[in-house]
Formats: sequence, C-alpha cells, structure tokens
Amino acid sequence: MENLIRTIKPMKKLINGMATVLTVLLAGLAGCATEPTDLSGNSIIPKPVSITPAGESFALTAKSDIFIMPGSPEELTSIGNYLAGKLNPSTGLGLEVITDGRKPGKGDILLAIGTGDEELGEEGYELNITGKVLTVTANKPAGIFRGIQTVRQLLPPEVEAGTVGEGPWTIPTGTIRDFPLYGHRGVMLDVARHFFGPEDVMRYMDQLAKYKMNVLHLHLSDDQGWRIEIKSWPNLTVHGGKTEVGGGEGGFYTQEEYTQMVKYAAERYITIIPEIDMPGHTNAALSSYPELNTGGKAPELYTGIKVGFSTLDTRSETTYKFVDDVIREIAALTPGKYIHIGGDESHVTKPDDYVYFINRAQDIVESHGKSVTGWDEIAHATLKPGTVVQYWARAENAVMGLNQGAKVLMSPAKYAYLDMKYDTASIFGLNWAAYIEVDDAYNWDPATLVPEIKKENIVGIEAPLWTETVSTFKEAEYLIYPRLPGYAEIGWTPAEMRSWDEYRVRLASHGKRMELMDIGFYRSPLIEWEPAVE
Ligand code: IFG
Repeated sequence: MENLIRTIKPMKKLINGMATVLTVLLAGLAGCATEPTDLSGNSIIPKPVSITPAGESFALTAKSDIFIMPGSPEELTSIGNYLAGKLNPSTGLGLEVITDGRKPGKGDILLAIGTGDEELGEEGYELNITGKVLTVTANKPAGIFRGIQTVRQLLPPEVEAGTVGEGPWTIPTGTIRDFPLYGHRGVMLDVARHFFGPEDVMRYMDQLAKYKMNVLHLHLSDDQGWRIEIKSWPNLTVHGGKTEVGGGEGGFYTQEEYTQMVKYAAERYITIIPEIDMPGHTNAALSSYPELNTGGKAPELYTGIKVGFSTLDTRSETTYKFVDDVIREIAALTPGKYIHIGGDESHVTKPDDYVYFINRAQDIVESHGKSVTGWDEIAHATLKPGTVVQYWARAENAVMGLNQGAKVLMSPAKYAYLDMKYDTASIFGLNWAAYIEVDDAYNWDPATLVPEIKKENIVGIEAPLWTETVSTFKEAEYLIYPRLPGYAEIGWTPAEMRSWDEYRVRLASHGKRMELMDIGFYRSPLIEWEPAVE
C-alpha cells in the first residue's frame, strides 16, 4: 500500500502541473492575455471612497464610442471630447462622442447626469463597469470630469503614452462610488520669482486634472516681478515684468493670456485664484511707479531672494487708487469667488499701518464682488465674513482667523511646501521649513495637525511651489512630483482610509504613468519604482 501511495502522489503533481501549463497555453492561444478582473487591485490616486469588484472584465475596442444621452448638459459633450482626446492617441481606437440618441452597446462608455445622489455632492461620481458598458454618473458635469480621471487610471499605464500601444484596453468590472473630503484641493505656483509662460501653466493644469485637484493659486506679483498686465498701470509689466530672480528676462501674462488660462482651467473644473501680494513683497510695483513710494523715489528692480524689505505706502491715497485699479481689472477677468491679497512677511510695515491697509484692501476686494483670501498674517486685521486664511507658518494666526469666523486653508510649510528639498542631496529647493520626503508629505492630517483647527474650520489643502530655486517647469516637476499625488489624496480621501504603507505601493505604479507623461519626477528611495521605461 505504502509503495502504491508513493507512486500515485508524484503522478498527481505531474498531472496538475501539466493541467496548469495547458490552461496558460490555451489562454495564450485565445490571444486574450489574462484580463484584469479584480477592481480592488487598482492603484487609483486619490484612493476612491468605495469600490465593489464584480470579478469580470470590460474592454474598449475599435467599436467603442463615448455616449451622451439627448438632453444632457452641453458640458458633457466637451468632457466626452476631452476623454476621447486623452484615450485615442494611445489606444488608436478612434473613440467618438455620440449624442444622437443611439444607445451604448458592448465596449461603450456612457456619461450621464443622475438625479440628486446627495452623498456625491458637486464633484462626486459613480462608475458602474459591467462586461458590456462603462457608465459614469454624477450630479454635476464636474463629477463626470472627476470620474473620467478614474477611468484613465483604471486603464493600463500605456494609456498615458503619446503613441499608440497594442493594449488590450481592459478594466475590471464593478462599482466605484467616490466623492471628495474637501472642496479646495489645490496648488500655488509662484510665477513672480521665476516666470512660467501660459504653456507651462496649462501643462500643470492638465496634470492637476489627472489627480482630481481643483484650484490653481497663481502668485502673480512679488519683489522680483509683476506678472499680470494692468491696463491702467502699464509700467507694472513693461518695467516690473522685465526681470526675475537671477536677472533673467522675466515676463508677464497679457490680459488675453490670463483669460485663456482661466478658460483652460474651467474646462478642467479648476478654479484660478489670483494673488496680488500686499503690502509687503511689492518691490516690482514700487520700482515701476515713483508715486507709489513714500518720498517719491522708485527703487531698482530686485533679482535676489531676500524677503520682507518692501512695503506699499499704507497712508497714501495713491496706494489705494492703485490697489482699486489692480483689483478691479483682475476681478473682471476672474470668474472664481476669491482674490488673494497676500499679506505675508510685511516686516517693514508698522503693525498699525499693516492692519489699516489689510482692512482697506478687503473693502476694495469686496467692492469688486469678490471674497478675500490671504496668508495667515491677515488675521491681525478685522476679517470680513467669508474670508479664508491660508495657514503657512504661524498656527496662532490661523487660530486668530478662525476665532473671527474665517475658514482655514491648510498649507503648513513643514508639510505642504513643494519648494522644500526632499533631503540634503536635493538639487533644487530650500530647507528653511523642513526637509520633506515623500512620506513626510503624505503622513499628516490637516484636521488634526493643529488642535484648535477642526475639520469643519478647514476649506481644504493647498501645496505652494515657491520658485526662487527653479527656473524651468522641468526643474519644477522635480520638486512637484512625486509629492503632488499625496496632497491630492489628502484633499480627497478620508484620513481613516489613508495609510503610507498602502499608499506607497499605489504610488510606485504611477512612476510609469509619470514617465509616459514625460514628468521628470524625483525617484525617491522610499518607493519601489517599477524599472524605468527603456
Ligand atoms: N516665505 C514667503 C514666500 C517664499 C517662501 C519660500 C510665504 C507665504 C518663504 N512667504 O511662504 O514668498 O519666499 O519657501
């Protein structure tokens, strides 16, 4: 008997082994590589709120199209065309947007506005993926736009390539219900220290869209440069836009270019918040107009990186005429609710003069139909209802603001400043606040960082990139990535669903996507990046 068992067992192993080989061979012969069928195995960033796998596979094919039902908002057609524009170059499937009432069939995508699914709010969406049709539903077009970013991330990384790959373009079936934790999920780009043209800004907006971020705060003026055309004060750009840190040629946006960027942002459901930093950080303006200076003498343009040495003359009516003209012209070009008045590091403005100025600047912003946001020092003034205080350095300022009824935008320099070096070896960036490695950038919760600042006081998160040390967008991308996806997740995904150990695995698979999007990211040693694409 013993011998018999000893003979049968190896035989069984051999037969099992042969059966496995046969299965793989047959699958291979059938030309269908093992399709992904486990929706929970995705690496979506930001992590969706809920995922229910269904265990099958949906495939885009040459017969696939994007369907929009008659009576849908016009915006859905533009979103459909945006999605086709993202998928066709890499899949070669020639997806078209169908709005003539035909019904979607096998392999088609349907974009549809649903009826009041409260929980989804303004930007939430639901993905229903069956073996037949992939349906994106939402209360608003913005939610559809956020949902199609998830569709992009469910497809293989090659979908981000600029050239046609062979696929297959398959997605596991199931349901994803998803909506953001905070309404303000943004970045700030300092275009004053070094100037970045409209193409760079629009490239950044395309990247933000992929991670469902919805605010771009443009730091348009500082000591080193004035970057937005003001028709009533033309010398601000003619003279004040002439240079930048290091003495380079600087630059500025015409009002037409600014309007184009605002439109490009709106198509991606991104709001632009323009900042005119005052009363400090104003050397470029002061250098442009002698009458803005106490004593009437204009300083030279400045190309260094010191801060806190300039101030508007807070007791001169010329200053308030200037501020009114600037805010009027920018407000007229800005559909968003907020204008940022800066207010940081006014080290040579007397405290009473500072408070007096901020109070008057708030009145001016409100007189042009906008609400005020500013760096946390503005909390020393009397804040208007609806004001947002941007916490960057002193938590006590932010707390002073919320005690006046303001909301807080979380941009703590120690965690969220994209211009901080990763470590001492970083080739760009500063380190005055902290070294911020990828895990430091992810491992914090805005709602518990400062005990007095509760979730209900917080409008959201914003990651500023100050550009003293970077002069091209390629250099900027080294600082922005791979930390940005983590900020996107902090702004979108409930804190209790976030953990570094789980996130870092998802982030690793985004390395290939960033490469295919030609993003020159810092290959942090904390992440097990997949091998670089040859
Ligand atoms: N602080 C200054 C910025 C910039 C930054 C560089 C704020 C609000 C240091 N103000 O951050 O202008 O110089 O990290």
